[in-house]
Amino acid sequence: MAPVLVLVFLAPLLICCRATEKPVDCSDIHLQDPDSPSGVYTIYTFDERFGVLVYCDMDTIKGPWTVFQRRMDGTVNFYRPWDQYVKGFGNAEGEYWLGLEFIHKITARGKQELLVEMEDFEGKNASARYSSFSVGAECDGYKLSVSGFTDGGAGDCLTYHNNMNFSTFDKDQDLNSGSCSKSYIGGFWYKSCHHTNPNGVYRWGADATIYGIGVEWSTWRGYDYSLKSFSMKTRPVQ
Ligand SMILES: [Ca+2]
Repeated sequence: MAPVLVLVFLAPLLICCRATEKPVDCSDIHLQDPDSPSGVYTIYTFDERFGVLVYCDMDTIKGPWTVFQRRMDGTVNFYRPWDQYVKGFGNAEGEYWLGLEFIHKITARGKQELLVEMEDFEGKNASARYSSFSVGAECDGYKLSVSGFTDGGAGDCLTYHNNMNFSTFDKDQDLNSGSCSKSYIGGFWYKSCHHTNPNGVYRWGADATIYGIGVEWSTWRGYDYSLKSFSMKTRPVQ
């Protein structure tokens, strides 16, 4: 049979299987229905029997972004142990951390880019975009690989953290002689220690009481300003 004919016969089958496959991330949801709006969806990153809720941003730069970190109102405590940063916590409608194992699995599927968006309490917005982003496996310390910065007004705080392992208060993998996680009350790819602290303590704007513990992006609002909203999202590179 001619190759073209084989394709003609196979095409409906391929489309059919694609449509019934369980989505692994928000790009699959977009693939299955390009009209899917932004919102909360169920993804099956590990196993098609066990879904987890995630927020998909289908609007910013046309999406489809899988949001893996979000702060917006201080309702969720982000000072949590290692196992919770691995499996995730919070609420996909509001504040949450998707989980290191999920971020690893999603970014291991193919080349990904990263978008970081933030807003201050004065209503100003800024962002930072990285053309390459991945998180290693657990045996590799969930190491962050990030490069290819493009400025959206926020400046570059993440390149400093490139190649760092993830740290929590009960698992110190940073380069500081003490624990960055304990010093800055969060879980992150701390180095010695940070230029940004997305999973720090939610505070309401300028607060210099305790240095560097807030939800901060130092090149934009500094180390004594905790942001109103913050999110980190990934999508496949087109
Ligand atoms: Ca240390």
